Amino acid sequence: MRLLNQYLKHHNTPDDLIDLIDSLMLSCKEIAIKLREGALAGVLGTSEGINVQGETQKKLDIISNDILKAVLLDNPTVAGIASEEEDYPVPGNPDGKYLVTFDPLDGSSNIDVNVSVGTIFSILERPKHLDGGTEAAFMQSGRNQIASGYVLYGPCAVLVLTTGQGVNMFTLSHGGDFILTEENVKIPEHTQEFGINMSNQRFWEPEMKNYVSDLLQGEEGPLGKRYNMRWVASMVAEVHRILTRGGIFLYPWDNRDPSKPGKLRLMYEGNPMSYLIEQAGGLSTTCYGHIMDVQPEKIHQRVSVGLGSKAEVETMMQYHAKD
Ligand code: P6P
Repeated sequence: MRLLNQYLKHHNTPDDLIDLIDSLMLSCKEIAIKLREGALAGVLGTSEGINVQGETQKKLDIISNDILKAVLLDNPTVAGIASEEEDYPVPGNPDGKYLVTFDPLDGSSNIDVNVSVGTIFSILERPKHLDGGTEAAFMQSGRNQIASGYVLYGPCAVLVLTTGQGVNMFTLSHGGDFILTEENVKIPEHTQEFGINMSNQRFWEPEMKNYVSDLLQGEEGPLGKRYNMRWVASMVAEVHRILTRGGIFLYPWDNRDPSKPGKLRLMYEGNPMSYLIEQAGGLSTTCYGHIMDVQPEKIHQRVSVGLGSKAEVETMMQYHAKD
């Protein structure tokens, strides 16, 4: 049985990165406790707040964000943080080595109906010539990530982490330790399961309409096999399912707001999840190219997403190939 810190040390993870991951896990343990208490602690329901995304904030969105902000800004390795729930990056230690982006509670619309949610995080190095509190310091593609991961608060709390040496899963014990439970996770190359919000079908590009139509035709259609569908409305739960048994997750561009490239956010959803997916042998794309190749221009920039089992994502991309 190996503890998270033992595993990281054994795999030559730098001490300051282990220290930062410890701070992230301390925060996530506190968030897990708040979630477990739920109605008993009066933390369910919405706040009066509206975030920079224009979304009504759940009480637990704010509580989770405040926990992560306080713990991370108290860690001297952190030069700055950027959160889905913060309008702008927040400076930390000016000499700090790392930048952290996070979605404190992804899928929070599910909280009041007791469905899985999670904390997603991404770790970058601060460019030496830039201050960690500036948006410019964060404008790095996903290829620059030092580490990324999430803690899924489901029937059990599970940390899924990559530091660039594959993907590992650590389950939170009753005693408060993250214990290695899955090592070197690999996504099955093929799948018969897809995830997409079908209610948006009329807004999609023709390419996505054609692909999903062929999925729905099953064995009678050109793809020649029966597909099943899942939609949890919590990206962290969808990605965990894909890392565990394969699949394809889709949140494509749609014409409801043509100015937005997609719904999901690049810096603290798209990039961290893409690093995990590709470290586990899958593919993570905008439906046209790798998400981690996108050069960010804004901290809350959005992106369209098609990720999962390599062969299935490649098939989906053939529908989107420009002649
Ligand atoms: P919809 C949660 O709000 C989220 O950002 C992702 O976690 C999830 O996959 C998606 O939005 C769900 O979106 O439009 O189906 O509610």
